[in-house]
Amino acid sequence: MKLDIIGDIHGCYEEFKQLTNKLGYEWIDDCPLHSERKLAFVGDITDRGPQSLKMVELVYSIVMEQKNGYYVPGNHCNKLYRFFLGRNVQVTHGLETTVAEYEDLAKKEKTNIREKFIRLYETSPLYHVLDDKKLVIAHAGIKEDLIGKQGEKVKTFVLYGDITGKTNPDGTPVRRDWAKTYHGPATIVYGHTPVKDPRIVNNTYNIDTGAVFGGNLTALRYPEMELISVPSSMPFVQEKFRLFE
Ligand SMILES: [Mn+2]
Repeated sequence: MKLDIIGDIHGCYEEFKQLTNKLGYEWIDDCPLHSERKLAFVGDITDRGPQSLKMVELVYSIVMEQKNGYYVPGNHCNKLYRFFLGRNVQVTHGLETTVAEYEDLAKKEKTNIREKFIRLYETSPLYHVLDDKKLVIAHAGIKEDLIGKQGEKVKTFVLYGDITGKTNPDGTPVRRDWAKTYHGPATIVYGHTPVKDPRIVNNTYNIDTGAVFGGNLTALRYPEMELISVPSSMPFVQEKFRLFE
């Protein structure tokens, strides 16, 4: 199987378009197509960026209608899902931009996008195990001993990463560097933590290069393991990028 795995898009639809063009996809009827390859998404397709709902439409179309791609949810997807279910969620940390787009729609369009996203979210696994277990795609990554398992612990890990329950002085959750101690045979491709350049450690690939914070939108070509990026048009926000030693 030949895949192009795309990092956190966060509503950066134009950057996504540019990236797929660079990857050799042809856009037909507002959808990227390639004769030999499929797209995969590491989650967090919405929030903060300018065109979150367009990304929902597109990922729904690729994954659910054409059955020609893979998607796993991120923490932002989980929160939007709960918002669409009518749960009491805080419309902050970027969700406000997606909700503003949604509130601008007519009633019929609202129902349509809400139902699509709910269906996409509920149909998608917490993480994908692909290519005869050689490849795992999970939003915030996954530990070796959680692969193949389900449940709340797995859900928390793949959505939020290896969190300790403590918070940093800036209010963000403390995340352990699980990749550093990963020694499994499967390649793990993930996003969630913005880094200036893709971070490759022990057969794990963090491809969230902070498109929505003015970094790049990155794709990992599998099985070639080639990294391809396009620069973002968003303003650069230095402090959003995590540095690793
Ligand atoms: Mn995330």
